[in-house]
Amino acid sequence: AIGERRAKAERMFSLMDGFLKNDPLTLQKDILNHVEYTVARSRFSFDDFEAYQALSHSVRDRLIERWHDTHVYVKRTKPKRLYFLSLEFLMGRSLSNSVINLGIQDQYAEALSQLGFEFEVVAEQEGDAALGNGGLARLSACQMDSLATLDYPAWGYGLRYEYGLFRQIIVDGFQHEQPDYWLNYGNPWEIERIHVTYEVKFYGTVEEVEMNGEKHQVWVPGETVEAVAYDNPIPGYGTRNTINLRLWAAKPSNKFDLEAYNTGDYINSVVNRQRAETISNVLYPDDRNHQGKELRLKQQYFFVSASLQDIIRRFKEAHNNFDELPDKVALHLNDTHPSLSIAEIMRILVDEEHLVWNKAWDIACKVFSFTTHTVVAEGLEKIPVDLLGSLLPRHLQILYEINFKFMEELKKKIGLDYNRLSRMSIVEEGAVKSIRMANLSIVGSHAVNGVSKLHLDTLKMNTFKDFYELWPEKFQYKTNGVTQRRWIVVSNPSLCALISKWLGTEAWIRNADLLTGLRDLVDNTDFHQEWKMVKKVNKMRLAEYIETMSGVKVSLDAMFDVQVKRIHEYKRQLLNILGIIHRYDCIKNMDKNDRRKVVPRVCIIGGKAAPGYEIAKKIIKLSHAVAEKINNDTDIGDLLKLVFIPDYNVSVAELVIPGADLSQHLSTAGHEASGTGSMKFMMNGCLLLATADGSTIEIIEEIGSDNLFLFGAKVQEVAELREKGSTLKVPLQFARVLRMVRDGYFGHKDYFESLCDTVEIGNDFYLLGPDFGSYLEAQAAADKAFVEPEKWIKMSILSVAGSGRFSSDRTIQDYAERTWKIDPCRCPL
Ligand code: OAK
Repeated sequence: AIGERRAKAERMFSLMDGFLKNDPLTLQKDILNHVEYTVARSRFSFDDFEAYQALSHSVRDRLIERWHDTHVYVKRTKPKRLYFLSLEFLMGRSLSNSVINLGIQDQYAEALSQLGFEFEVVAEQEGDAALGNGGLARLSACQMDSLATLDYPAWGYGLRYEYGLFRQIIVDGFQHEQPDYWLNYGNPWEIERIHVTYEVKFYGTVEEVEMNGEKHQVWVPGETVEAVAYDNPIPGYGTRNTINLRLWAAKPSNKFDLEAYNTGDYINSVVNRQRAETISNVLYPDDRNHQGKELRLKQQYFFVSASLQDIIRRFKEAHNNFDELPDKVALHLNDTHPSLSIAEIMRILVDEEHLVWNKAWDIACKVFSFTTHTVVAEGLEKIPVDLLGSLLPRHLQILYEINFKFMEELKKKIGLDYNRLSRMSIVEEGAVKSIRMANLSIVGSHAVNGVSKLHLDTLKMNTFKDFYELWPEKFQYKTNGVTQRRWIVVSNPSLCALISKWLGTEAWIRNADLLTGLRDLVDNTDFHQEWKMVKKVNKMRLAEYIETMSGVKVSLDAMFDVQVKRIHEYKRQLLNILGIIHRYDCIKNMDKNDRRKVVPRVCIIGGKAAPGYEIAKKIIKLSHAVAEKINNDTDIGDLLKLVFIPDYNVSVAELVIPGADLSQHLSTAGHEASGTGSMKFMMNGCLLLATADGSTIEIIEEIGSDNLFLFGAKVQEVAELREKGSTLKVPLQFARVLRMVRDGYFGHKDYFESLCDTVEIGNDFYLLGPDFGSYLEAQAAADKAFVEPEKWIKMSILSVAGSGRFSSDRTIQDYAERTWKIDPCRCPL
């Protein structure tokens, strides 16, 4: 039999052409073949979109090749693997990123041009994969890129939502949400695995049965849904390694409603089956607003159950003893969203694999690690017990058991301090009895991570103080990072070329620490000239986009000042807008002479508000109302413009960030866990105007406070300021600009009233008033620096030079070595 198998393998091998070739001629043939046979268009006539489809299928073939090789190699080597569990991934576009990571961008560009197409134009045809909300989700995407590039044996698991994050359209200055049915035009980057399916169960009852004289709990579920795997290859840069992002889609199971078929209600039972698919239908668009919805809980468990079945199956293929699980598998919980995994693994180990409880618990705690992306306790996820008990009755029992044992252990350690016991309990007794998912995650993980140094401090001192005192060694921080592949190489090709030219190497693309080499060039005037040109090119690109989107013509000599991120009160877009009103007011009151000294600005704001977040929506409307007034004031001209960029997403970010001179990160100190936008801007030579919050503290350590514009209350001052309440002093200018809004200077007087109320003295939780003075000073300092181009360019160079520490490669390496204990597993070429 072995001989036969070998003969077959040899014949297969002889039929293969070997690996796909990447010379431009082969690529042209390849693209044309895909036009003809995959896209089914004539190779003599196809448009840009069809070219994109064919091109991406050709790239996909190459990804699959490497994906297979990596998979086979890892399977053979049997290293410890990491599984990164996240309900959100904001991948954006894949084409450019893939060809760059595969190292065949130039070849494809040439092949396309021979066929009469332009790579950039074709790449623009791709839509974003927006299976996530904001910071947390884009971080997951950056981390996948780093895991692949650093050769770690890792997989990501997520959900394949059919509707990604809503599209934002603006009508009359108001946000409207449109569904993002992103799969409409097909998705060449995924591979449907019709044979990789698992049954996921819900509802039902738990029955006690006796086996061999012992009592066992058996879950008799009431509904079954099928999870189908869709694999998304993630190529590393400068390596053959291509890892997998496996996303689950819900499909009706054949077991779904057998009863109805048997009773002859055929039509209704088919209609009922379709209900299953709703589970993975739509991404929840409220980042960090937990509403305790059943569908959301269903999504979470659907995800957890399918992923763990898949992971355990793979483990069992290669190992036969669960004692080995912690040496072979690391499971990472990206925030609390997948934390039902802890209960699920206990159910699998105890109910299905018949391990004794304590053994199973010991294994679980060694396998899980957890990162929280939230600062304040109110932001933490809670699930009502009633909801959980009806959907997952056995899991609720397990959660109670975990908590009971934890409470017993805790009593032994801290005695009968009931206040503390109740704060640390996984079960919250209250008006609505709930499960505290963060407490569960902390209790069930061996490591709890913050996303910046300051974030960890806050967790230790406030949010998780009790837990920190119990298990100080569990608490760590891994400052976030972003991938320089996407945020420089893909999004800013001119800067990429410039850096490589002057450093004399492309090695920084895999080792961002080498960017410090730019420090040696900080006084080089030739380098300055080229640096300036790069920014200019990117500003031109952005200016064109602005004109197309909003009809506003902007001057390239103006400072491009950008704030793009989700709209949240704590991120203080309102502070920015009030600052712009102040600037406008000042210019209006200046004489001709003074106006000559004004530094022209183009203020750019972008971001989505959660659909039910009224105040955030009012901030968007205010931004439009102010823009309308300013942009149409001929008296102001190019001195000040305000534009709101609609539908901010990953691909818009790739265009906006490289073109920015200044970017704003205005969160009230102590509210932004890390912030990652700042890192992307910094990598693109944009200066930061920021509060001392989140990772900005570490950015200052790296580039020095002289190289950014810092303002606002420090974390230690915030509580005291809040205590002052209505006795707080705020600058006159603040009262004045607020008055202008209240008086209807920008129209919509009544509509903006409640928005103004949120920052009125005594009510101003995010401290816009107290920070306004120092905000204006920081803005003035930015103006002053901008008119000294030499100085500005130096600051810009030093920002990029110091950005290496904020590469997600550094974050991932840190996680791998200290938390996951995994080693690289590099697939041979
Ligand atoms: C989203 C949903 C629930 C909880 C947190 C988030 C989230 O996006 N948090 C953000 O995560 C980023 C990545 O760690 C941080 O940089 C942001 O500061 C944080 O707000």
